[in-house]
Amino acid sequence: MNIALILGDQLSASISSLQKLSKTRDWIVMAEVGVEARYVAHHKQKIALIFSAMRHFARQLQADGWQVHYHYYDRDKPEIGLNDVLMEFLAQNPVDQIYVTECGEYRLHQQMLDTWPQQLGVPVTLVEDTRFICTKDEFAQWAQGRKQLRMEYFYREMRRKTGLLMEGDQPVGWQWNFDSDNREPYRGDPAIPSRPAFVYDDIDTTVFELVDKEFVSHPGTLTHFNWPTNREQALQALAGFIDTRLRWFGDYQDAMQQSQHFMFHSLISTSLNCGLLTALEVCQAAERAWRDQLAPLNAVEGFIRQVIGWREYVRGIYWMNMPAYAEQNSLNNTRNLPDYYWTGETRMACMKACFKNTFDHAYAHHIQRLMVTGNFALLAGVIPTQICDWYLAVYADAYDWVELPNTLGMVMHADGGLLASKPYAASGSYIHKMSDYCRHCEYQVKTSTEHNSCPFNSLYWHFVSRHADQFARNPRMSMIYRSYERMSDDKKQALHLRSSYLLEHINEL
Ligand code: FAD
Ligand code: DLZ
Ligand code: SF4
Repeated sequence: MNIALILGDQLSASISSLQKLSKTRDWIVMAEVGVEARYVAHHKQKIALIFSAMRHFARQLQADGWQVHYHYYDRDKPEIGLNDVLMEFLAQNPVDQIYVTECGEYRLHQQMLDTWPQQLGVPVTLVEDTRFICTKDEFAQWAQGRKQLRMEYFYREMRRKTGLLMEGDQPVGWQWNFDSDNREPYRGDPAIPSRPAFVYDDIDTTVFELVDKEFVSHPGTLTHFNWPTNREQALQALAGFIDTRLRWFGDYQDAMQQSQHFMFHSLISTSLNCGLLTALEVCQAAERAWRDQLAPLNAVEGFIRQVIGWREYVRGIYWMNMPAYAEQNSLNNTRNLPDYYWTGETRMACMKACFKNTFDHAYAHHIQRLMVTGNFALLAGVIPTQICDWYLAVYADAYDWVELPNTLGMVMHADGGLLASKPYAASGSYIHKMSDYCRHCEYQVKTSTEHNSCPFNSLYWHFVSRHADQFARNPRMSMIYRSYERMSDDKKQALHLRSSYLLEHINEL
């Protein structure tokens, strides 16, 4: 007999490990285990989503005629791992071979390669994850010999490979990228459609009770849980986005609002990342909407770029550079993550709103992650491993392969510019332009050096001046350094005083 171990983020009927099995002879093993649920303090909604989606998927597999050994979370054995469950199964069953579709985390991948075969006494064969558009080898080949890796060029290759938004070998609209049309702040119009409210079954409610009892100390709450936990719900979520929000996705992709948590975003990353949807099907659905004139090209191209561009690109960067990537700290940051990242309690209105979204929904949209909570950690010089662990824990869509390059590379610039050519550092004026947060804030966004000035402002100039050696010669930052040089010494001194005070009192902001 052979078996396939299907992990919590491999819940796709097309998962490659299944193709190695025979329905009549072989078994599938799935396991809810404490090691995976606790190696970081995952948000309660993330654990509930994964356990519930795993249970629904196992039921579907059984209905399709597969033999499934499903290990339910065992509250008497909270410390067991996937290997323990496999050992128990192997003790009862004569197994020749274990198949696993290659997993999304270097930590687990290495265990499967290094320790499992010996420990389990059975060969472990890793099978390529065919749900991604670009294989790890294809990415490495594309990257080979390039002085600088740029997402835009990789993305064009993915457009050619998939044929999405192509006419022959040309992009539709004669332009690859419509990002310059996608930077509007939101002024309350058009109205933001509400997202579908999912109805949960017995499987879900049993899991919610379990998570509430067994993971009390984990961040967040289940009160507002509204993620798809099975394929039908995921398709419903996708259709809701395509029909009602996609048309505005491009225009308001970067906009933020105090009372609007989801804006026009798709909310499909949780389903994509655990396998309930595939990248190609969501892009094809978006392309169809453009061809049917339900959504404009700037929106559809912007959406497809995120999925076949950024999502595939960060995965390529991850696998090409692990494990060294996770340890990088090229800006030599030494500051601990401020406590409010865990408590949500801060007087900075923008940060508070993003934390609230995060703890209530295990979600924040890209600009909230990048330009608010991420930007602050960059400006404050937080130790990269601490902020990376935070992002991995608090979002329902977080898995190492996608979270790490986004945080360590895109946000913290800790990889020396491998992922992005310049840091996304910004002062409060960016947040002011793209949101209404500053209207709700006790800090003043228009000033930098007063006792009540927006912390982002002086911290921005502190960042610029302390990293002049790294960035002053970067052509994309030369204007910023010229502005800094033009400042009077008094102004520089006042900025320095204010930012030093803020950094000393970082937990009190
Ligand atoms: P939309 O805005 O509707 O975008 C559509 C889809 O595009 C997303 O579902 C996602 O699959 C993909 N996408 C968009 N941007 C990115 C990106 N930069 N990298 C990879 N895929 C992208 N995304 C994750 O899926 N998991 C993570 O753990 C994660 N961590 C992040 C950490 C930081 C610091 C930052 C700045 C970004 C992170 N992202 C992560 C990327 C992005 O913020 C989320 O994919 C997005 O917010 C998910 O919400 P959505 O489905 O509504 O996305
Ligand atoms: C994140 C997660 C959690 C919370 N729980 C489980 C689990 O109980 N069983 C499982 O197979 N996977 C789980 N996962 C996902 C894994 O930790 C890991 O992130 C991915 O499988 C890597 O591809
Ligand atoms: Fe954020 Fe500064 Fe605006 Fe307050 S004033 S909301 S801290 S950007």
